Amino acid sequence: MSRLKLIQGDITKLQVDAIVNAANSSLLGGGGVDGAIHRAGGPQILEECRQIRNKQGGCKAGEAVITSGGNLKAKHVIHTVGPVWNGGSKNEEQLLANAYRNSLRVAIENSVSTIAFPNISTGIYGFPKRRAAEIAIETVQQFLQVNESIREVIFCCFDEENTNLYQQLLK
Ligand code: AR6
Repeated sequence: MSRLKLIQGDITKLQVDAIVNAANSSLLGGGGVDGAIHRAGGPQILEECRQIRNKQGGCKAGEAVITSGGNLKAKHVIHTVGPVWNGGSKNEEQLLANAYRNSLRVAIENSVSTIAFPNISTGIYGFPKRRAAEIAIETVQQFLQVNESIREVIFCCFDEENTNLYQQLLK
């Protein structure tokens, strides 16, 4: 059975070991899914983000860090930073793949076995949705082939366009 699952909805409602946040390098919150996660998860998450910032600076594009889930049903939030789309010649595709891969690495290091991803970079950061979906699915599939400990990866789409793309690509 496939360990990949697609749902459409609000990622903050999911009961999984970890949800992934499409954060920015400051780790101090923002709009989009980042804003929604901090609103729903409460101040504990931001406090942990500040501590990480104090220790290691922020989080570069393609990297990932972990906090608790605060008031969320999810036990953890893995904060990753996708690339800002800049026409495609600024290594955006590689950086997006790194964001997925490094989130999964952090998941494994923290014994996470069920994890949900939003469509990183496809909102405010402007990454073309089809290409982003292809990269997300390919990167996760490759990772799962060599890592048995992750039981389920949920692609949590919010908008209709992404949902339709993932439906097509996961067929
Ligand atoms: N649940 C799941 N997906 C959501 C939700 C939600 N509650 N809300 C939005 N999305 P974006 P980015 C989808 O803009 O492009 C922030 O300000 C949305 O439809 O949240 O990586 C950060 O602080 C889209 O498909 O993230 C950064 O500054 C996807 O989440 C910047 O935005 C990603 O859209 C990051 O931009």
